[in-house]
Amino acid sequence: MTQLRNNWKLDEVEALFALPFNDLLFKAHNIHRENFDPNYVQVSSLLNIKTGACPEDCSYCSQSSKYDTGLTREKLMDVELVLKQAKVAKDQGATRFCMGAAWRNPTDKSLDKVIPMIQGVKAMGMETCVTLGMLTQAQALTLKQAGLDYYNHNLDTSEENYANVISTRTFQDRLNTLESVQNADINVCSGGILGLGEGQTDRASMLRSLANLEKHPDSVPLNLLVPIPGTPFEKIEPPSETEFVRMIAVARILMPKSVVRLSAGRTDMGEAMQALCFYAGANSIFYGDQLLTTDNPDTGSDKALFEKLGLNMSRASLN
Ligand code: SAM
Ligand code: DTB
Ligand code: SF4
Repeated sequence: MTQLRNNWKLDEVEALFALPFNDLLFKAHNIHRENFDPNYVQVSSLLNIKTGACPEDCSYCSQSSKYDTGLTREKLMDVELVLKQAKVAKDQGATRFCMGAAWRNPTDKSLDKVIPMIQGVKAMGMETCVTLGMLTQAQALTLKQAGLDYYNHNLDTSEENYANVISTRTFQDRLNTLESVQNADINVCSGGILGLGEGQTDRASMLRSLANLEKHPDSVPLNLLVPIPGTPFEKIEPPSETEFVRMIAVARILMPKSVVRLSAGRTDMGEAMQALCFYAGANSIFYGDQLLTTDNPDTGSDKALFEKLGLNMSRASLN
């Protein structure tokens, strides 16, 4: 039986990162098998329901108003159009629909407009997820009442590296929103990005912060930075492939029952690297041609990859 812990020390997490690659992957894969069907990968589709003009200065983001990324700003989408896109995602096989908005935080008025989107997606039989920035406790409760299943709010990087990436909010602000979401009994989706100038200690520290939350996040998205021209991180050095795989493996060991999502950056990953990520414990992806503002592998190539690896994206197809 896997014992869940939330008292990880930084040196224990760093020691996992320092294991020989084969030992780390073997350990992670065993834990993965103890807790999940290793041949099932959950698929979520994304839609950006409000694009650009965000007042935050996240150095990786195409949607920050602080950088000239050439993105055209768009107002909040109409519910009918959102539900049309959700139907496409469902028909392609997505089991969860995640709607993102380029907000620092939603106003109560804008939150009211998101609620029919959540209700409409739920009525289609998909799980719902939104990522709208910081929330008050009251707003989290409103979302719970609307039937929301998951709220995505990433720590993004370590507490120590945070100020090198974002100056308009603090790491503690992120933790506060996660607490409001957990208090409202909404499933938490929280992870981060690799390739923000962090070192291995930062990676260990970010995973430790996630694993030491009172309750582990239900879902942990790990993104490889998609470099955006015009942002401060446009030309930053990416992590190596094995460093990324190690991150997945350590996340799996620290949070044995959480779903770990191999998230943004898959267009820059080959088949073998993605296969290693699935072996190391990743069991979810974003599926569909678009992430929020950037490309994702097309559904045809993901279907082909799943076939080659013998992975199922639908529980119904399991024996
Ligand atoms: N504005 C909200 C917020 O920041 O929480 C929600 C949308 S924001 C785009 C959601 C997440 O996408 C970010 O927290 C970040 O982890 C991820 N993200 C944004 N731009 C990215 C990029 N260029 N590469 C990889 N991940 C990215
Ligand atoms: C997450 O961790 N990654 C997704 C989702 N949560 C909202 C977003 C990835 C965005 C990649 C860059 C873009 O498309 O703008
Ligand atoms: Fe705004 Fe979210 Fe992009 Fe930061 S990551 S600039 S908060 S949309």
